[in-house]
Amino acid sequence: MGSAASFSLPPGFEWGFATAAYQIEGATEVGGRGKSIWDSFCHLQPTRTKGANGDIACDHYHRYEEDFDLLSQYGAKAYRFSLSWSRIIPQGGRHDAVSEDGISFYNRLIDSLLARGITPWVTLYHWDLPQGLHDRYGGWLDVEESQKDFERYARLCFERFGDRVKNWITLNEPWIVSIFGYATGVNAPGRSSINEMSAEGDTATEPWIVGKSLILSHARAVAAYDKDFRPSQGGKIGISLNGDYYEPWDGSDERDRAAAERRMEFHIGWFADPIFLAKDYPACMREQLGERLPMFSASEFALLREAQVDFYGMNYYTAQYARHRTQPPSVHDFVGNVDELQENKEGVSIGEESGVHWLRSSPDSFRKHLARIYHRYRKPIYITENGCPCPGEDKMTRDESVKDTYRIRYLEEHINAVSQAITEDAAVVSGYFAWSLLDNLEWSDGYGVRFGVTYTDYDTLERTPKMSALAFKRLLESRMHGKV
Ligand code: PSG
Repeated sequence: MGSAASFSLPPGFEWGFATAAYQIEGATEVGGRGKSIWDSFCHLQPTRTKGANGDIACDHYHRYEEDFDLLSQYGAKAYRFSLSWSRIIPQGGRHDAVSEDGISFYNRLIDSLLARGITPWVTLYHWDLPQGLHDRYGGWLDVEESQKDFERYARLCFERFGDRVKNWITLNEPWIVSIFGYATGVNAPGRSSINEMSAEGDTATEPWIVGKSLILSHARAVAAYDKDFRPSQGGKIGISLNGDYYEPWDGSDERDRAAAERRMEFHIGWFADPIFLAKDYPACMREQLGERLPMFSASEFALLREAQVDFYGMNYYTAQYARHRTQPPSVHDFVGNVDELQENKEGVSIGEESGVHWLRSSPDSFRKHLARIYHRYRKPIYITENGCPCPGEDKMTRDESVKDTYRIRYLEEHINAVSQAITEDAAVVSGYFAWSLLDNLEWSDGYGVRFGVTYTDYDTLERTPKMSALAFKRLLESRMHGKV
């Protein structure tokens, strides 16, 4: 344990919990809500989500007051949630009808948070594209149309909610949207040419097109906010990027050190260089992908320069080792031609295993990641997601699941990494949201994988706080007061 000073958090540090619409809301047929690509994916191809869908989920739509009581009980200062685009504009497009039912649902949510003194952080897009736009023009595959429709949706949200919402996140994890949706096909809309479950898609080209649509859609929303809303509303706007930290598999091999850097360029630089630096994609991507990586025109660069964000939203869960490959990359490669491993050359694990195969706890890597990102992109960082399922939690009863000592330790070690990045590495980190307020639909993993600090019983929809919820409150409150 370090000294009290080294583990304290700065005054004004915001903290709370995060969720996303499709993972918790349910009520998918209520109030004229249109379908999203996740409704279709779950219903038409249930084997791809372990039979799960978001029809009911946590029924947050009807139980948000109870969920916000939990937030108050947990001491949260802030709460990050996402809006369902097709609840607000059922068919999604800029000429399509707006649902006043959808708007009033989110008004109730926002007002209820504010009445409790909890600051809303609103994500415009957490993966649930209106099915109407996918059907009309292929959704994110159409760079021109998708930008226009996203800008209209964003403007509508600023107009209707921006008097009270002062913290906006345009997109959640464009990397996952592009790669899981259009390269591996494990997420909606499930397009892939390397996944036997996918009937359509082209892994060699589509993710790079979708990436460009997302970058420009984000930029148009930011430019619209700057021009027409920021002057009167005075809020902040940013984006949430995910990205593991990569350590070299063999630290003494320069080729593995380059592989680790390249892996992060393919994941984070892909989006962050255009968005934060108004630069072209990282050189190693251009080199490997050639003409498959779309270019930005002069007017698109002008838009990127204009659309300056206020913060870097970071979703961080884990780290891995990167090992260089000697054979040339395939056209289906999207990781920079590296192998990704959880053990290094000496057999050392990157961290302790959790309840999901891709996540091992690696707080030291988190600290390095924070320093690297801050010093490269120079914007205040808000951790917009961090959390884990406990080992074996998918098979536990409620009474076992609430004794979540693994999660308590994970959260504490990651909060310590934040403090150290601030005090020792001069990174500016201004807030932290634990993923997630409650167990919810974990996308293609269904309901088995539990990331919540609250246990959700999916038969009764009863919520039970896990030990981590109050441990986290105590931890954050003591760190805010400079005590360890
Ligand atoms: C991030 C990284 C992986 C899978 C899923 C996420 N990975 O490395 O295999 S998604 C991210 C998301 C949220 C999820 C949460 C936990 O924004 O909706 O529930 O993390 O997976």
